[in-house]
Amino acid sequence: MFRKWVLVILATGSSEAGAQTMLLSERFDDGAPGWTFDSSVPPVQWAADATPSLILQWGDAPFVSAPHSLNYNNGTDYGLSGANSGTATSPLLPLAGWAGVVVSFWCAYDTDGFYDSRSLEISKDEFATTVQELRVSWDPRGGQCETTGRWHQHKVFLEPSWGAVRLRFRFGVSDDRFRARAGWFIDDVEVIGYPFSEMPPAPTDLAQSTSPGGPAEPAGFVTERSQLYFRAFVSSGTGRSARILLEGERNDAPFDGLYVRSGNFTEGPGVSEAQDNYWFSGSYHWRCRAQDDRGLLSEWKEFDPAAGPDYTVQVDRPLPLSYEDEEEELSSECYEFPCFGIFPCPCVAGTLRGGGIGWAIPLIVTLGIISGRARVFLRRTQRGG
Ligand SMILES: [Ca+2]
Ligand SMILES: [Ca+2]
Repeated sequence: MFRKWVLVILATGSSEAGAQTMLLSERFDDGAPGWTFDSSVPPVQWAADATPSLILQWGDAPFVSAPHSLNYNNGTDYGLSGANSGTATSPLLPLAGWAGVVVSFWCAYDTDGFYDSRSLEISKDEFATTVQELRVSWDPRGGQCETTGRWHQHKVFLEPSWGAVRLRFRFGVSDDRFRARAGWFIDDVEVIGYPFSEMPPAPTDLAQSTSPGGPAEPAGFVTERSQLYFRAFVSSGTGRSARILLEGERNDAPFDGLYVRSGNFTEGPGVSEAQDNYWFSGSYHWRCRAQDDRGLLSEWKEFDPAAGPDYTVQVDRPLPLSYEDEEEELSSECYEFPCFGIFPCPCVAGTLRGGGIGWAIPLIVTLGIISGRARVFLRRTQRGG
């Protein structure tokens, strides 16, 4: 009998040493205990309720777990005019002692994608500063949003080195366009701590190429291609799907982990490849890390730690390009795109030639949304033969 008890205790202890642990699970069905709310224009505000009863007329129910979610509106919509914003702040989350921590949450929205913003802010000092801010709609670090009105899940990695953090969902409106919508809905927030045995290893066999899966180019190569491909062998370490998160920066800028692109998820260990596009000439360096399908991240792996650039892109001629530079101008159209109120707006003026305006407009709008360089002057010219 004594021996049996000893065996049970050892087995339990071994299991717990390698176990993931739920640090927070909040379904908002009995209010939002420990959460605090702030709103600029109540009664448009965050609340744990089930109003409105549908996210869209044809959309999903206003919760994942019945009967409530956390959502930002006045019971019907988020107002008809004027700027407003509201935050929902989580209880304090201790992260220390874990190898990795992932927060997951379900998200649905009925908002104007250009002029209204949905962000997740993370702070270790009560929001005197933030250690990370994600635009939830598109940031690869948190997954990307699905169609309006449909529930989907985001997963965000929390660095245990941050110590203890609070999460803050912020919805902000800066204009009067496309109002009278249901707002932003959050449900089933979970925070899970993982031990070292669960962490994915850093990627290996990093390669850069001018075509998908194409020949590997050496460090320092020069190309006129505006699309490049970056790949690495990734493994979750636990047999799960994994992908790379890619960060490319100008060679004279340090890595900061902010603007990343994601590769494809592998089936088990395999090669994951991400694509990046270049509108401007320059010299760049890059690194990547592995992420498994639970959101866990590996350490970063740099392609070539040597000081020189990993690659140099030479596309068209450097911007801005003055109007008078054209040899012969046959037609000209100018377009100005607003900043969408989303980003601080360092403006870029430039010219795209040839190809017509049709493809260039979505290109520039996409560029603006992704980079924040949203005020672009576009001039179409046609050169004489
Ligand atoms: Ca409501
Ligand atoms: Ca719920």
